[in-house]
Amino acid sequence: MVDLDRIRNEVFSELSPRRRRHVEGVVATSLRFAERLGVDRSKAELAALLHDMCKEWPPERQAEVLRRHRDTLWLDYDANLWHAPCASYIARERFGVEDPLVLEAVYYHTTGRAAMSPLDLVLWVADYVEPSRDFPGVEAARALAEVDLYAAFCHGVRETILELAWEEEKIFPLALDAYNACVRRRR
Ligand code: DGI
Ligand code: FE
Ligand code: FE
Ligand code: FE
Repeated sequence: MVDLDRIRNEVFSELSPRRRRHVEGVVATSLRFAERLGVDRSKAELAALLHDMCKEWPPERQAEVLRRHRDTLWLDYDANLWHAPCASYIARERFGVEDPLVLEAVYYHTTGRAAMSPLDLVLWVADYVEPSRDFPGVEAARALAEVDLYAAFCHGVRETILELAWEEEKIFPLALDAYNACVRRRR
């Protein structure tokens, strides 16, 4: 059995107060979305607590985890992406989390993927719209999330890709896969 109190304490000990507040917001929002979609609440809470646990590690420490797991495609892309797969591997190694649904939701929480599971959607959208998030358009994104999590996800992926392309940043293939799946579903 995973020890949620231990996870909460250890995860929070490695996060700044600001990021702790973000994670609390993601937990609360994930629980609400999970309820709505009929997703297991304990899985939603666990995934939310874990999702940014590597976020404030030095990039080299995150890269070491990815190399150790022979998952090095990430290293060709922006270091801001590395914390998601890193957290998924560390959740298993350090806390004994074995549930593939939880590990996958954490792994894909930044890029998304083509076939989003209900738990993936809950975490991705909660991460995007939790109460302490503040970016132009967050109110519209929140309103959409109250109606349709998949629509909110597709909106978020599209906004993210547009912004990255505008800045001439590389886009990770999983994010493009997610975008294409959203377009296909509208046809
Ligand atoms: O960790 P958080 O800040 O809570 O949120 P997150 O894990 O969703 O990270 C969001 C950042 O990742 C955001 O600034 C956009 C960026 N991002 C998402 N997909 C890509 C990406 N950045 C690059 N360079 N390429 C991507 O494909
Ligand atoms: Fe993140
Ligand atoms: Fe996100
Ligand atoms: Fe986050």
